[in-house]
Amino acid sequence: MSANALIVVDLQNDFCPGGALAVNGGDEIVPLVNRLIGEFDHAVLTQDWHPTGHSSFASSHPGADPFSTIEMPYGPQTLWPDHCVQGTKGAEFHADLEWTKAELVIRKGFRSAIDSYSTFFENDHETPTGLAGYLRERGISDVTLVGLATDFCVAYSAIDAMRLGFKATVLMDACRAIDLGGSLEAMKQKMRDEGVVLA
Ligand code: VGL
Ligand code: ZN
Repeated sequence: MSANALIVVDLQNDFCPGGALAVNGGDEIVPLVNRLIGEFDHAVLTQDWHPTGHSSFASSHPGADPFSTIEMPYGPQTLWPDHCVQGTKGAEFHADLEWTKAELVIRKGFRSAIDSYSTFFENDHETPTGLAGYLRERGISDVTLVGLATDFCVAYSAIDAMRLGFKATVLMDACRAIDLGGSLEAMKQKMRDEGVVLA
């Protein structure tokens, strides 16, 4: 028997209004996400979890502006304001998120030299987080993704889920986007091309 899982991506203070990398309306999705957590067989949360001085922070690259792009050994990397630093308030889940019902929390971006948008692989697209093995071992074949941000961590996770043989759906009403230079439309198209269902 196959089961489904809800994957709640990065619903953390720093991605909500008032946070260091606030996504417009990021907090608006919390009530809907809470309802969904109750409706799925399983719920998994992801948590962006960077050490201080992480290489994805613009502040780690003298002269570089937030939201600019640099070339890293593993490819292009957008530089962000410092966010989701391990152990800080900004890295905590939104206070109203019913995180106690989650069966697993996947932390990502915890290695200084590499970022991780996808909850399956780090940004070199080859270092696994272990989530695929976890889902397979538990007989979970279908994943539904919600959270922040649609055009970064949600999209990269959904695309990797399809490539790994899971059936991936993104519930757009329960996501909010950063939308950097048209990234939302671009990533929506990319998700469709990979077979992700946008619902
Ligand atoms: C994210 C930028 C940097 C995300 C995480 O959760 O979409 N975006 N770190
Ligand atoms: Zn991050």
